[in-house]
Amino acid sequence: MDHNNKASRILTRREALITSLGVIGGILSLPGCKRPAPPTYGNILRMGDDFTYSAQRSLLPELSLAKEYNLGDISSFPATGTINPGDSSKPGFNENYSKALDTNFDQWRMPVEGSVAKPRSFSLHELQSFPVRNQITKHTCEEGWTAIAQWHGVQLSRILQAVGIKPSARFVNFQTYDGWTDSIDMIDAFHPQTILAYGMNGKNLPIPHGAPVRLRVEKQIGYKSFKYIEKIIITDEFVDTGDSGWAWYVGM
Ligand SMILES: Nc1nc2c(c(=O)[nH]1)N[C@H]1C(S)=C(S)[C@@H](COP(=O)(O)O)O[C@H]1N2
Ligand SMILES: [Mo]
Repeated sequence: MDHNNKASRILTRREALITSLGVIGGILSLPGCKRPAPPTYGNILRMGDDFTYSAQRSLLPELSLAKEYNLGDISSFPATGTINPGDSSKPGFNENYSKALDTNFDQWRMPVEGSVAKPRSFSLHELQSFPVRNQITKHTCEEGWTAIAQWHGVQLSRILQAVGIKPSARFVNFQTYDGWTDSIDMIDAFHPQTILAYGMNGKNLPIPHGAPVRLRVEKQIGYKSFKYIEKIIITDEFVDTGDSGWAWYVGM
Protein backbone atom coordinates (compact mmCIF):
# COMPACT_ATOMS: atom_id res chain seq x y z
CA MET A 1 0.00 0.00 0.00
CA ASP A 2 1.32 3.44 -0.90
CA HIS A 3 1.40 5.63 2.12
CA ASN A 4 3.63 8.28 0.61
CA ASN A 5 1.92 11.50 1.55
CA LYS A 6 3.21 13.30 -1.51
CA ALA A 7 1.24 10.79 -3.50
CA SER A 8 -1.82 11.79 -1.57
CA ARG A 9 -4.02 13.39 -4.15
CA ILE A 10 -6.96 15.56 -3.44
CA LEU A 11 -9.52 15.58 -6.22
CA THR A 12 -10.02 18.97 -7.73
CA ARG A 13 -13.41 20.65 -7.66
CA ARG A 14 -13.55 20.12 -11.38
CA GLU A 15 -13.07 16.36 -11.10
CA ALA A 16 -15.61 16.22 -8.33
CA LEU A 17 -18.06 18.14 -10.46
CA ILE A 18 -17.55 15.85 -13.43
CA THR A 19 -17.98 12.72 -11.31
CA SER A 20 -21.08 14.11 -9.69
CA LEU A 21 -22.62 15.27 -12.93
CA GLY A 22 -22.08 11.81 -14.30
CA VAL A 23 -23.94 10.38 -11.35
CA ILE A 24 -26.81 12.78 -11.64
CA GLY A 25 -27.09 12.49 -15.40
CA GLY A 26 -26.49 8.81 -15.80
CA ILE A 27 -27.77 7.12 -12.71
CA LEU A 28 -30.12 9.15 -10.65
CA SER A 29 -31.79 11.52 -13.08
CA LEU A 30 -33.06 13.74 -10.30
CA PRO A 31 -36.08 15.53 -11.72
CA GLY A 32 -35.48 19.22 -12.47
CA CYS A 33 -36.37 21.31 -9.47
CA LYS A 34 -38.75 18.92 -7.75
CA ARG A 35 -38.00 18.56 -4.05
CA PRO A 36 -36.31 15.17 -3.70
CA ALA A 37 -37.94 12.81 -1.23
CA PRO A 38 -35.87 10.30 0.73
CA PRO A 39 -36.74 6.63 0.29
CA THR A 40 -38.08 6.57 3.84
CA TYR A 41 -40.70 9.16 2.81
CA GLY A 42 -44.13 8.36 4.21
CA ASN A 43 -42.85 6.46 7.23
CA ILE A 44 -43.95 8.64 10.10
CA LEU A 45 -41.19 7.36 12.38
CA ARG A 46 -38.56 8.50 9.94
CA MET A 47 -39.73 12.04 9.21
CA GLY A 48 -36.31 13.40 10.16
CA ASP A 49 -34.96 11.83 6.97
CA ASP A 50 -37.51 13.74 4.89
CA PHE A 51 -36.34 17.02 6.27
CA THR A 52 -32.57 16.61 6.11
CA TYR A 53 -32.50 14.68 2.82
CA SER A 54 -34.70 17.18 1.03
CA ALA A 55 -32.87 20.19 2.41
CA GLN A 56 -29.43 18.86 1.49
CA ARG A 57 -30.28 17.23 -1.80
CA SER A 58 -32.15 20.26 -3.18
CA LEU A 59 -29.03 22.34 -2.65
CA LEU A 60 -27.05 19.79 -4.68
CA PRO A 61 -24.34 19.55 -2.00
CA GLU A 62 -23.14 16.38 -3.69
CA LEU A 63 -21.05 18.74 -5.80
CA SER A 64 -19.07 19.73 -2.72
CA LEU A 65 -16.23 17.97 -0.99
CA ALA A 66 -15.89 17.51 2.76
CA LYS A 67 -13.04 19.59 4.16
CA GLU A 68 -9.68 17.84 4.07
CA TYR A 69 -7.08 18.50 6.74
CA ASN A 70 -3.29 18.38 7.07
CA LEU A 71 -1.14 15.69 8.68
CA GLY A 72 -0.62 17.95 11.70
CA ASP A 73 -4.38 18.03 12.36
CA ILE A 74 -4.61 14.27 12.97
CA SER A 75 -6.01 13.65 16.46
CA SER A 76 -6.50 10.75 18.80
CA PHE A 77 -9.42 8.67 17.61
CA PRO A 78 -11.60 6.61 19.96
CA ALA A 79 -13.06 3.32 18.72
CA THR A 80 -16.77 2.97 19.42
CA GLY A 81 -19.53 0.43 18.97
CA THR A 82 -18.15 -2.97 18.07
CA ILE A 83 -14.39 -3.07 18.53
CA ASN A 84 -13.54 -6.68 17.60
CA PRO A 85 -16.02 -9.13 16.01
CA GLY A 86 -13.32 -11.82 16.36
CA ASP A 87 -13.44 -11.76 20.16
CA SER A 88 -16.10 -14.13 21.48
CA SER A 89 -16.15 -12.30 24.82
CA LYS A 90 -17.18 -9.00 23.18
CA PRO A 91 -20.45 -7.84 21.59
CA GLY A 92 -20.70 -8.35 17.83
CA PHE A 93 -18.81 -11.67 17.76
CA ASN A 94 -18.88 -13.40 14.39
CA GLU A 95 -17.31 -16.76 13.70
CA ASN A 96 -16.58 -16.10 10.02
CA TYR A 97 -14.84 -12.89 10.98
CA SER A 98 -12.82 -14.71 13.58
CA LYS A 99 -11.70 -17.25 10.92
CA ALA A 100 -10.75 -14.49 8.46
CA LEU A 101 -8.83 -12.77 11.23
CA ASP A 102 -6.91 -16.01 11.93
CA THR A 103 -5.55 -15.87 8.36
CA ASN A 104 -4.62 -12.20 8.77
CA PHE A 105 -7.50 -11.53 6.32
CA ASP A 106 -5.79 -13.59 3.60
CA GLN A 107 -8.97 -15.65 3.28
CA TRP A 108 -11.25 -12.61 3.60
CA ARG A 109 -13.44 -12.02 0.55
CA MET A 110 -16.00 -9.30 0.02
CA PRO A 111 -18.84 -10.21 -2.37
CA VAL A 112 -20.42 -7.39 -4.39
CA GLU A 113 -23.71 -8.56 -5.83
CA GLY A 114 -27.30 -7.66 -6.63
CA SER A 115 -28.18 -5.31 -9.44
CA VAL A 116 -24.84 -5.66 -11.21
CA ALA A 117 -23.68 -7.15 -14.52
CA LYS A 118 -20.62 -8.96 -13.10
CA PRO A 119 -21.04 -9.97 -9.45
CA ARG A 120 -17.73 -10.90 -7.88
CA SER A 121 -15.82 -11.18 -4.63
CA PHE A 122 -12.79 -9.04 -3.85
CA SER A 123 -9.80 -10.05 -1.77
CA LEU A 124 -8.04 -7.40 0.27
CA HIS A 125 -5.15 -7.55 -2.18
CA GLU A 126 -7.49 -6.92 -5.09
CA LEU A 127 -9.00 -3.87 -3.37
CA GLN A 128 -5.49 -2.57 -2.74
CA SER A 129 -4.54 -2.96 -6.39
CA PHE A 130 -6.92 -0.14 -7.41
CA PRO A 131 -5.53 3.42 -7.32
CA VAL A 132 -5.28 4.50 -3.68
CA ARG A 133 -7.06 7.56 -2.38
CA ASN A 134 -5.70 9.21 0.77
CA GLN A 135 -7.79 11.73 2.66
CA ILE A 136 -7.56 13.45 6.04
CA THR A 137 -11.07 14.12 7.28
CA LYS A 138 -13.05 14.83 10.41
CA HIS A 139 -15.36 12.14 11.78
CA THR A 140 -18.45 13.35 13.63
CA CYS A 141 -20.18 10.90 15.95
CA GLU A 142 -23.82 11.37 16.88
CA GLU A 143 -22.72 11.10 20.50
CA GLY A 144 -21.01 14.45 20.25
CA TRP A 145 -17.32 13.85 19.62
CA THR A 146 -15.20 14.50 16.56
CA ALA A 147 -11.80 13.17 15.53
CA ILE A 148 -9.48 13.61 12.56
CA ALA A 149 -7.64 10.79 10.80
CA GLN A 150 -6.04 9.99 7.50
CA TRP A 151 -7.74 7.23 5.54
CA HIS A 152 -6.35 5.15 2.68
CA GLY A 153 -8.62 3.20 0.38
CA VAL A 154 -10.30 2.67 -2.95
CA GLN A 155 -13.11 4.89 -4.14
CA LEU A 156 -16.40 2.98 -3.94
CA SER A 157 -17.21 4.28 -7.44
CA ARG A 158 -14.31 2.23 -8.85
CA ILE A 159 -15.71 -0.97 -7.33
CA LEU A 160 -19.19 -0.19 -8.61
CA GLN A 161 -17.75 0.40 -12.07
CA ALA A 162 -15.77 -2.86 -11.86
CA VAL A 163 -18.92 -4.92 -11.23
CA GLY A 164 -20.96 -2.94 -13.74
CA ILE A 165 -23.93 -1.65 -11.80
CA LYS A 166 -27.13 -1.71 -13.81
CA PRO A 167 -28.86 1.55 -14.84
CA SER A 168 -31.77 0.65 -12.53
CA ALA A 169 -29.51 0.44 -9.45
CA ARG A 170 -30.23 3.11 -6.85
CA PHE A 171 -28.89 1.96 -3.47
CA VAL A 172 -25.70 0.41 -2.15
CA ASN A 173 -26.42 -1.78 0.87
CA PHE A 174 -23.75 -2.91 3.31
CA GLN A 175 -23.76 -5.97 5.53
CA THR A 176 -21.23 -5.96 8.34
CA TYR A 177 -19.79 -8.82 10.40
CA ASP A 178 -21.28 -7.40 13.59
CA GLY A 179 -24.77 -7.51 12.09
CA TRP A 180 -25.45 -4.05 10.72
CA THR A 181 -27.29 -3.62 7.43
CA ASP A 182 -27.74 -0.14 6.07
CA SER A 183 -27.48 1.68 2.78
CA ILE A 184 -26.45 4.84 0.97
CA ASP A 185 -27.80 6.30 -2.26
CA MET A 186 -25.85 6.64 -5.52
CA ILE A 187 -24.97 10.29 -4.92
CA ASP A 188 -23.06 9.32 -1.77
CA ALA A 189 -21.78 6.11 -3.35
CA PHE A 190 -20.21 7.98 -6.30
CA HIS A 191 -18.95 10.89 -4.21
CA PRO A 192 -15.17 11.07 -4.77
CA GLN A 193 -14.49 10.96 -1.00
CA THR A 194 -16.60 7.87 -0.41
CA ILE A 195 -14.02 5.13 -0.05
CA LEU A 196 -13.59 1.57 1.14
CA ALA A 197 -10.76 2.25 3.57
CA TYR A 198 -8.19 -0.44 4.33
CA GLY A 199 -5.68 1.92 5.94
CA MET A 200 -5.65 4.55 8.66
CA ASN A 201 -2.87 7.01 9.51
CA GLY A 202 -0.35 5.18 7.34
CA LYS A 203 -1.00 1.68 8.70
CA ASN A 204 -3.36 -1.16 7.92
CA LEU A 205 -6.82 -0.39 9.27
CA PRO A 206 -6.75 -1.44 12.95
CA ILE A 207 -9.26 -4.04 14.15
CA PRO A 208 -11.08 -1.61 16.52
CA HIS A 209 -11.65 0.74 13.58
CA GLY A 210 -13.18 -1.89 11.29
CA ALA A 211 -10.47 -4.09 9.74
CA PRO A 212 -9.94 -5.19 7.12
CA VAL A 213 -12.22 -2.73 5.31
CA ARG A 214 -14.62 -0.02 6.41
CA LEU A 215 -16.64 2.56 4.57
CA ARG A 216 -15.82 6.25 4.82
CA VAL A 217 -18.76 8.39 3.73
CA GLU A 218 -17.52 11.84 4.56
CA LYS A 219 -20.68 13.80 3.79
CA GLN A 220 -22.75 12.04 6.45
CA ILE A 221 -22.68 11.50 10.18
CA GLY A 222 -20.21 9.00 11.65
CA TYR A 223 -22.47 5.99 12.07
CA LYS A 224 -22.88 5.74 8.28
CA SER A 225 -19.16 4.89 8.00
CA PHE A 226 -19.76 1.17 8.45
CA LYS A 227 -16.93 -0.90 9.89
CA TYR A 228 -16.17 -4.63 9.30
CA ILE A 229 -17.74 -4.84 5.83
CA GLU A 230 -18.82 -8.37 4.95
CA LYS A 231 -20.85 -7.91 1.80
CA ILE A 232 -22.14 -5.23 -0.57
CA ILE A 233 -25.52 -5.61 -2.24
CA ILE A 234 -26.77 -3.25 -4.93
CA THR A 235 -30.53 -2.80 -5.10
CA ASP A 236 -33.00 -0.95 -7.31
CA GLU A 237 -35.35 -0.40 -4.39
CA PHE A 238 -34.75 1.02 -0.95
CA VAL A 239 -34.46 -1.65 1.74
CA ASP A 240 -35.45 -0.16 5.07
CA THR A 241 -33.56 -1.83 7.89
CA GLY A 242 -33.99 1.20 10.12
CA ASP A 243 -35.14 -0.32 13.34
CA SER A 244 -32.28 1.24 15.30
CA GLY A 245 -34.07 4.56 15.75
CA TRP A 246 -31.26 6.30 13.87
CA ALA A 247 -32.07 8.34 10.79
CA TRP A 248 -31.17 6.77 7.43
CA TYR A 249 -29.84 10.06 6.07
CA VAL A 250 -27.86 12.56 8.13
CA GLY A 251 -25.99 14.88 5.77
CA MET A 252 -23.32 17.22 6.97
N1 LIG B 1 -20.05 -2.31 11.76
C1 LIG B 1 -20.08 -1.22 12.55
N2 LIG B 1 -19.89 -0.02 11.97
C2 LIG B 1 -19.90 1.10 12.74
C3 LIG B 1 -20.16 1.04 14.13
C4 LIG B 1 -20.34 -0.25 14.70
O1 LIG B 1 -20.52 -0.42 15.91
N3 LIG B 1 -20.30 -1.36 13.89
N4 LIG B 1 -20.23 2.20 14.87
C5 LIG B 1 -20.51 3.43 14.11
C6 LIG B 1 -20.36 4.65 14.89
S1 LIG B 1 -21.63 5.13 15.87
C7 LIG B 1 -19.25 5.43 14.76
S2 LIG B 1 -19.10 6.90 15.57
C8 LIG B 1 -18.08 4.95 13.99
C9 LIG B 1 -16.94 4.74 14.93
O2 LIG B 1 -15.79 4.42 14.22
P1 LIG B 1 -14.49 4.15 15.07
O3 LIG B 1 -14.75 2.99 15.98
O4 LIG B 1 -13.42 3.93 14.07
O5 LIG B 1 -14.27 5.41 15.88
O6 LIG B 1 -18.30 3.74 13.30
C10 LIG B 1 -19.62 3.52 12.88
N5 LIG B 1 -19.66 2.29 12.14
MO1 LIG C 1 -21.15 7.23 16.44
